[in-house]
Amino acid sequence: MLKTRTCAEQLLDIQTPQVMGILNVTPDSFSDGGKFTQIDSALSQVEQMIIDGASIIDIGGESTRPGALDVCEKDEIARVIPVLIAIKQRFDIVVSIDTSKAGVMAEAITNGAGLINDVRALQNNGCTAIMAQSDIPICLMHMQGLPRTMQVLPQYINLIDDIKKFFVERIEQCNQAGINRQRIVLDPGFGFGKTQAQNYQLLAQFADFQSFNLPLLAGLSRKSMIGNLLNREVDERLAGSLTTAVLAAQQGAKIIRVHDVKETVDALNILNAVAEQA
Ligand code: 7PJ
Repeated sequence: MLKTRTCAEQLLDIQTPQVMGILNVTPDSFSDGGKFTQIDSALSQVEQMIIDGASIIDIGGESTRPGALDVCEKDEIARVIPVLIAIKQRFDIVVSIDTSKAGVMAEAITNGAGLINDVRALQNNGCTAIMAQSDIPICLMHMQGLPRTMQVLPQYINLIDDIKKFFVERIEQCNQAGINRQRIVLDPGFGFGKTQAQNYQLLAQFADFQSFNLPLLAGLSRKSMIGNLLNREVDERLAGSLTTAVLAAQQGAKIIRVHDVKETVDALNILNAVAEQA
């Protein structure tokens, strides 16, 4: 059956799974020299990720790791926006901004972001209104609780149904605010308020989310669910990360968010070659 492409699919060109490369923007140094070095190093990382086959670069200025502290809007803008501007000046690549703050979203949109990636699914004040004024895609991620406490005691009546219910509600809220459904990308949020078993259940049943007929994003790269299972430190999780990337893509994930772009592109190319023969 030929499926009509959503505008997110068109804007992001995601008929086959695409790799989103993660660019970490570390806290600003106080000296101008430090800032220059930071942008410079971000640009060379981005250049390498593009060479390696990334089609989207995701920039995050707020750590959402379990237990992370809050960053204020002004600091987040100062971290992220100069890097966005520098990338858009140098490269023809879709840049995604990983943020939950309306002010950061507004600045990102003005400065050429091609996607907003919100782990809080536009639940913070003013976010839906800002997104309604633009026409770029928005990734709505599911999280139970908030980063500081989300891993304390995750509880669900039914994991998959509860996440689907959350998506239905968030899509409806977006619709009411004037954000067209066709702009939405969904992400069940691996590691965000889920136990180890729940994270693997989510991966086992990832295909269930295809029922929304919207592009799906999966972020599993180097996460604790891999490290805990395999007993591997963060820098030893490549094989585990690739395996999860392939499993998610095989179940319909259209954007795979990763640190190791080159290796993930290779793995997905194998999957695509198999899919073409199936
Ligand atoms: C995700 C994210 C994810 C989306 C982070 C980490 C934590 N955005 N931002 N999905 N994870 N959409 O990379 O370990 O899974 S930050």
